[in-house]
Amino acid sequence: MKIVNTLGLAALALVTLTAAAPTAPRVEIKHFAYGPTTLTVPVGATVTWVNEDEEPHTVTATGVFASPGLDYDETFSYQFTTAGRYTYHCALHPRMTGTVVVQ
Ligand SMILES: [Cu+2]
Repeated sequence: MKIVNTLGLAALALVTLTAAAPTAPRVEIKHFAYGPTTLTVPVGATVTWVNEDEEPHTVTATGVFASPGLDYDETFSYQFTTAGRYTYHCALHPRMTGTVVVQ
């Protein structure tokens, strides 16, 4: 019976952990591209971009937000408080583009 109780507690802990830490919206910058290219989040969500390239990149939505140049493994976060469609690009490589849809 002790084994059953231990498993039960472990399952409960896992459920609690999952509820307390929902997956944070995250965009990976890799091979000169944002992934996912289009991310949909609820109003109030904080999105975090992480640069997985050795090359520096930015996350720039003109007039809304602009990260500094991100080196490898550096992150930038922005909280979206208004619904809408936000397109952004890399200031260093303008062909890199992405979209965050906030609804
Ligand atoms: Cu770039």
